[in-house]
Amino acid sequence: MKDQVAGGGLLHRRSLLKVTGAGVAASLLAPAKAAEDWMIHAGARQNEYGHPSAFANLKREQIGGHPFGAEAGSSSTPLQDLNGTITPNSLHFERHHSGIPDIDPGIHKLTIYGDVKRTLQFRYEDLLAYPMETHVYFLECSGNSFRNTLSKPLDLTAGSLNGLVSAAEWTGVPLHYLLDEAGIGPDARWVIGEGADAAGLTRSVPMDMALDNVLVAMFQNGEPIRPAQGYPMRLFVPGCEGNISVKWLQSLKVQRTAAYTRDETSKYTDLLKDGNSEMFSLKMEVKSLVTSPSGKMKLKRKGVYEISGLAWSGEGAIKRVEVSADGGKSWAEAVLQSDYRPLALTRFRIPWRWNGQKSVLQSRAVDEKGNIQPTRAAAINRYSAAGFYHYNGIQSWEVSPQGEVRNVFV
Ligand SMILES: Nc1nc2c(c(=O)[nH]1)N[C@H]1C(S)=C(S)[C@@H](COP(=O)(O)O)O[C@H]1N2
Ligand SMILES: [Mo]
Repeated sequence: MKDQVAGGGLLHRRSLLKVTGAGVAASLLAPAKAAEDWMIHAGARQNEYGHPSAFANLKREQIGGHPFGAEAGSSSTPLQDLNGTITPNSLHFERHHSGIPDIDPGIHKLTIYGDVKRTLQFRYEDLLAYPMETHVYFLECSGNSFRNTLSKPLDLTAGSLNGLVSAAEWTGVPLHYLLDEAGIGPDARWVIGEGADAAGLTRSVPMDMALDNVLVAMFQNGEPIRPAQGYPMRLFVPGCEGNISVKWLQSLKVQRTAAYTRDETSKYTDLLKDGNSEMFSLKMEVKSLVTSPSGKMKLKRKGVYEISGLAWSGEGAIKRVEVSADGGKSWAEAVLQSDYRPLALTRFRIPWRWNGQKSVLQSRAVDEKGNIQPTRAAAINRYSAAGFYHYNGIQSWEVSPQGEVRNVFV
C-alpha cells in the first residue's frame, strides 16, 4: 500500500486525515431523545476552584510497597489519559519520603549559608519580590519505570509503569541571583539543598548547574506550587533526577565538596554491572513511550489509529522519535510537535492501520546530542541486578488479535 511507511501498518502522517473510519455515520447512531436534560434545565453553579468532569475519571495511580511506611509513597501521572505535554497540577506525579508537610509560608524561611560573604535569609514574601523566570520542564523520578527492570512484564497501564514523569510550567527565582547576592567563595563547588520535611531530604548540586538554570520554584502552571510539589518553594534542577529537586526547600549550604548525604549514598547511587557504583549521575537520559494505545486499553475495531506518545531527555531537546509496529523490525519517523522545547516533554504522533493481527508497538527517541534510547536489554545491562534507577529502555506494548494491549518484554 502506498501510504505505508514501515511494517505492521505504520502510515504516512497525512493518512489520518483521509480516514473517517473512526467516526460513525449519523444515521447509524441510536435516535437521540428530543432533548437531553442538560438542554432543558439550568446546569450547576460556578465554583471557587474548578474540577474536571467526573466522566473523565482522572486518577493518579497510587504506588505502594515503599518499605518505610505509608507516608513514604508516590503517585503516578495517568499518562494514558492525557494528551498534549503539560501535566495538570492535580495529576503531577508525587514522590515523598516522609509525607507532605503543611507549611505556613508566613513562618517558612530559606537560608543561604556556608562559604558565602554573607548569610542570607528569605521569607516567602521576600522571594516573591525577586525577578522570576518561567520555563516548561519535565520532572522524572530516577526510579520511574523500574518495574520494567524486573524479570516478568507486569500487565499495567502506561501511567502505572512509567508515570513518575510529569511536565509543568515552572516559575521561580533563578538560583544564581541569590548566590550572587550571598557572594560565593572562590573554592565553592557545591550547593547543598535541604528540605523542611520530616525526611530532611538533602542533596548536593554541582555549582555549575546551580549557576546555570536551577530555579527556586514558587509557581507551577501558574498557581502557587502544590504542597505535594514543595509549597512554598522547591529547588528545581532541570533535566535531572527528581530527587535533587529538593521540595520544601529551607536551606542552601555553599561548600567546596559534595555532602555525601544519606539521600545520595544509600540511595540515588547507581550500582553498575562491574561492581562499581556511579554517584551524582544526575541527568535523566533520553526516553520515550507510546501512551496510546498502551497497557490495559482495548482496541474495539480494526482500522486506523493515531499512535501517540511522549519523549524527553535531560540532555536537551528531542530531535527525532521513531515508532515500530512490528516489535522493532522496522521503524518510521513520527511527527513531533513543532515548538523547540529542551528539557520538556515532546509529543509525537503517527498514524497506524491495525489489521487485527498481533502487533508490538514501540518508540525510540533520539535527542539533540545524538543520544539514542536503548533497548530494554541494553538499558538493563548497564546496571547490576540490584540497580533499578535511570532505566530508559524501549517500552513495548503488544496488541493481541482481540485488541487487548499489554506490557511485554521483547
Ligand atoms: N524535601 C524533599 N524533597 C524531595 C523529596 C522528598 O521526599 N523530600 N522527594 C524527591 C523525589 S525522590 C522526587 S522524584 C521528587 C518528586 O517531586 P514531585 O513530588 O513534585 O513530583 O522530589 C524530590 N524532592
Ligand atoms: Mo525520586
